[in-house]
Amino acid sequence: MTEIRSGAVTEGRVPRRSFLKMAGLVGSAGIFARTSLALAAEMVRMPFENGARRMAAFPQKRRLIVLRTRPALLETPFAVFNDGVFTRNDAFYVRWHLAEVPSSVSVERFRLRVHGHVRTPMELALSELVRDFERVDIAAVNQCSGNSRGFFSPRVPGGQWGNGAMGNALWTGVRLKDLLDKAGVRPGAVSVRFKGLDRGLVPATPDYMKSLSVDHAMDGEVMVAYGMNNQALPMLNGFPLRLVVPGWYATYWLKALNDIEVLDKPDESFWMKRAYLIPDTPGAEMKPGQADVKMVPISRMVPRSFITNVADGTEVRAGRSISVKGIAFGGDTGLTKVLFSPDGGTTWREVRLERDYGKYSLRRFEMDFMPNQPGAYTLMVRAVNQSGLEQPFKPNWNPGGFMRNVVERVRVRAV
Ligand SMILES: Nc1nc2c(c(=O)[nH]1)N[C@H]1C(S)=C(S)[C@@H](COP(=O)(O)O)O[C@H]1N2
Ligand SMILES: [Mo]
Repeated sequence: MTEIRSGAVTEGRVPRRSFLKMAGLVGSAGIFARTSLALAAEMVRMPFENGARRMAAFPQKRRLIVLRTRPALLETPFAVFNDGVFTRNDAFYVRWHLAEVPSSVSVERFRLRVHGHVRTPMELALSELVRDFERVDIAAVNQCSGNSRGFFSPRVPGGQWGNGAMGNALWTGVRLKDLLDKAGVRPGAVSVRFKGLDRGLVPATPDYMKSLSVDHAMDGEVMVAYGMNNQALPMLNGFPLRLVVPGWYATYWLKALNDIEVLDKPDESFWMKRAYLIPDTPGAEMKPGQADVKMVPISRMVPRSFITNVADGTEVRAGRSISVKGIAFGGDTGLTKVLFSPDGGTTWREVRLERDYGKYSLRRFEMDFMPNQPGAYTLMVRAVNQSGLEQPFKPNWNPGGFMRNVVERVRVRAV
């Protein structure tokens, strides 16, 4: 297994006990008491209209791009993705819907309920969860459905993210299947619904709940995670437990998870029925104002790739080769290849893909680029996944601002 320390990957394995110890340290601290946003203001500008943003450090987080403070909507500065294949916990983006977010959790008193259409309802302490169920690890990208929404044209409402509402981590925890098997799912079960410790300001606010079909929940990959990059989860990323749904958008990755309910019918609640709907079309594409479109819940991710070490507008030397580095992921399956174009899409070559951490992980790549002549160059990268899905050249549009995965372009000038 791999262990990640400040960007470096070394061999090793954190014993399960250590997660509990780390959890104990973090969980009892009540970290938000020390919240301070009074750090010197630093501004950044996202490359779209109304893109001016403040940077601020929240508890357990380095300075991140602030979209909103309560509840926290924090974006990872894109340069972080050049640091390594795993996104450091303190740089990992943050998204909550409801205003009352847990600020401390008692590790002793916390219980995970498994109930509903099961033979034996359970209430598990963290120590039992860690001790009594097999530990599994999976590297997987967590990406908000609305990542890159700020680039939508025409603009759509919602968090105006750049490309930093995503991150890659090594998640450690137990299989959801093992929990459900222990509780004993009864015949006739249809879906499994997840709920966390967060609440709205007024009681009428619907709880943030999401569900998966019972087959998906039992696939052996969906995980209840207590570890993130070999540490306890940061409070803002869902301490002490979160759902990990490899290959699916993060809206399903329930944070501060304390309630798992097996239902004998589909989940008709607000966050499944009314929110996170996409047009049931290839690439979730539709026309602004189009009315006759069937909407369905968002689900699987699609391939994406980004250059991480050359910013748009960079000047390079003509006649000198540079190493272009980047990241890519396949979405709900692995990558077959990533293609690079140095000339705005006229010619394409395969990049060198680096170490593979599994089909749901980010993967780093590298490519030599040699601008022979002075002038303008448009660099492009295009990921192809194992289902044969390729990134489109035309951006998609839908009213939620979901599932953007257009081929990215970086303009450089050779002098
Ligand atoms: N309990 C709870 N879990 C949640 C949410 C939430 O509002 N409440 N938001 C979801 C959404 S929409 C996203 S994008 C991810 C963000 O995960 P992160 O904050 O760890 O990056 O959490 C998901 N899990
Ligand atoms: Mo999200």
